[in-house]
This record gives sequence, C-alpha cells and structure tokens, in this order.
Amino acid sequence: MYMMKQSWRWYGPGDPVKLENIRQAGVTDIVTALHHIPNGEVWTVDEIQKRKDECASKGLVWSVVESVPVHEHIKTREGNYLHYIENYKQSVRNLAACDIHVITYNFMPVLDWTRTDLSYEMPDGSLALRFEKAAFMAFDLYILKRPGAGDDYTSEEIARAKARHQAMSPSEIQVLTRNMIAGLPGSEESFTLEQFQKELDRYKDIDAEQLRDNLIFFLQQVCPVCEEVGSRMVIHPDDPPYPILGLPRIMSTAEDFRRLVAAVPSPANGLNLCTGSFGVRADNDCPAMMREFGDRIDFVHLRSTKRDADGNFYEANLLEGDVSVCDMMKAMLEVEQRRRFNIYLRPDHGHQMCDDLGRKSNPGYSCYGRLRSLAELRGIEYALSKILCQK
Ligand code: CS2
Ligand code: MN
Repeated sequence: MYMMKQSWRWYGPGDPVKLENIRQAGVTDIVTALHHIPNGEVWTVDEIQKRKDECASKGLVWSVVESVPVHEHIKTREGNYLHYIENYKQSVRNLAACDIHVITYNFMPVLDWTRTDLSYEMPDGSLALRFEKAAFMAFDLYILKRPGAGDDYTSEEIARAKARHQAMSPSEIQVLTRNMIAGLPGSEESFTLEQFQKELDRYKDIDAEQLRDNLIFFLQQVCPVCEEVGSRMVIHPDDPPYPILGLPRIMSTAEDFRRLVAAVPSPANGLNLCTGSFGVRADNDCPAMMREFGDRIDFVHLRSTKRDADGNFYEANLLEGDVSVCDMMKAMLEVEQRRRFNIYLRPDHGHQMCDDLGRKSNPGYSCYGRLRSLAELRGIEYALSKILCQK
C-alpha cells in the first residue's frame, strides 16, 4: 500500500523547533527553504547541499522545497524579470542535482498569507490564527487608507469597519498593522505602510487576466527545465482565496487550476493542495480537487479553517473545521494507489498550545499544535489504509 510521506516544515537553523524534535514527531521528510538567500538569487548547489546534509545528520531527508519565492518582477513582468526567471531555472537545476524535485511556490502579489490576528484564543486556551473581516476592512480603509478601497465594500461593510476602527486602541492598531504588513513566516517581504502602498501600486494596471498571463509565461519557461531534471512545480493556493486590497488573485478555485493546466499542460505543472487555504471558500471541495487533479498533486498541506457568515475565519482544530480531513485522506490514498506514488503530506499551521504558549515561535509553526495535527492525520491514514486494504 502506498502511504503518505510524512513531512514537517522547518525554517532552517533559526527555527525554534529543532530537527531533533521534528524527528521525534515521527516524520521522515523535511520541507524547507533557503530563507537567507534574497528573492531572485540563485540557490547554489553548495548552499542546498549544506542544508541537506544538516537534515541528514539528524536522520531526516530534505525532499520538498517550500518555497523558491517568485520575484515580484516576475509576477508583474517588469524590470529584470527575464534574469530572475533564468535564476529560477538554475535553482531548479541545482535542487535536482541535490535530489530535491518538488518545488512549492505561490503567485500571490505582494503578500503571502494574510491574517489579522495571530493569537486568537480558542475555548481550550490554545491560540489560533484568524482572519477577521471587520479588522481587515478597518486596516484597508482607515489605517492604510488605500485609494479606492471604499469601492470594494458595501456601505454596510464600511460602517462595520468604521465602528471596528473606532473601538481599537493604539496598541491594537499597531499589532494589526504589524500582522498585516510586517511579513509572516514563509513570506520573504516586510514593509512600512508607505512601502506597502507603493508595492500595491505596482499592480494598479495588472488585472487577474494579466497576472494569469504572467504566471503562464513563467511556467512556460520553467516547466521544460523541470521536465529535463524530473522535477515538479507545485503552486500553493491564494490565502485567503479571493481578491484583497485591490490585488488580483488567480489561484483560488479548482477552475483556476484547471485553466492553468489547459494553458501549460506540462506534467511539471503541479499543485500543492492546501486544504486550509482552498477550504476558506464554501464552493471549494478539497477532496473533489484531490480526485480531479491527483496526478499533479505531489504535496498536500492539511489544515482546516472554520468560516462564518460575516466573512471571518479561524484555523480550527484539524478535525473540527469546514474541511473533511477524513474524506480528504481517503481521496489521497486512492490517488496514491492509482499513481503508485507516495504523496508528501505535512500538517500546516497548528495552534500555539502547551509549553509553546509564551514561547517565541513562528506564527502557525510552533511545535505542539502541529504535533497534535500530525498525530491525528497519522491515525486517520492508518485506519483508512487498513479498511481500504480489506476491500
Ligand atoms: C503558508 C505559506 O499556508 C501556508 O502554507 O505557510 O507561507 C506557504 O508556504 C506559501 O504560500 C507557499 O509558497
Ligand atoms: Mn498551506
């Protein structure tokens, strides 16, 4: 029976969660990136091998990259973008030379994932990441004061945002601002409000169609190299999966990926199915996506969010959110048997809990919460695999 390759995201030597702890979580594979290399530069074989060796010295295999960041100029197709694409290709070759063949990336303009609250208290006292619509709109309208923001909301939403903003203390405003723009782990950028607005302005004339074209162009350049060296680019969905801050979004639904595959049919054009990101939309059916795109999904993030009617969502306990992890796992196991392939699976963001409370950690990436999620995932997979075997 083909089972998941259990993996864990590690931020490298500066990560408060050490490789020794990760090994005790029971995983075999590491998902990491060379975060110290500036966006757009080549990852050399030396640097990659050094990181690989470090993982190997603790009995772990670095097999998935998350992410080789796509330089903003590639997304907007301006300035030195052709040079950055060449660099990207070289990094793909160098990674393959070190036997790393699954490359995660995203094509979200300016920001990677966006949350208003990094320590939302759950009834059990653990802390979760949350997106609160009113706080987000308050940031957009009254803190950032983005030109044209008013056109994106209904008058009722604007009233909600205004009330929310008026009720905020200066320190709350400061924390919200930091959460929004100061860069979350995985995103390589961090800004001041002025710089942030300037970055948004660079997308003024880029609508979703244009951004999609830019992604297609990028993949048309990079996929042939991947095919040559036996690697696959797996795109991470937008988080949240709809347009924000006037920015275009192009990887939010099954239809978005369908269109990408139609434009770039190369087998190297793959998907990193993140159930936490796609799952925020009620019209995204993650297990169905797994079945439809399974041949192109080498890497899955399992996480579950809980949404409400006001457009808020928080990252729930894995088994209590909107995504059925059990259905998802079943779809994954079926795809694996059909493909005769082990999909890489990692617990995505977890709650901050137990001894991690009060300890410094990367938001979403403390140890115990992910340990809990992984244990639950492992149990589901084990049980399902036994049942499927008996059939
Ligand atoms: C996030 C992202 O949801 C997630 O997995 O941690 O930072 C993710 O790693 C990137 O969007 C992938 O490029
Ligand atoms: Mn994810």
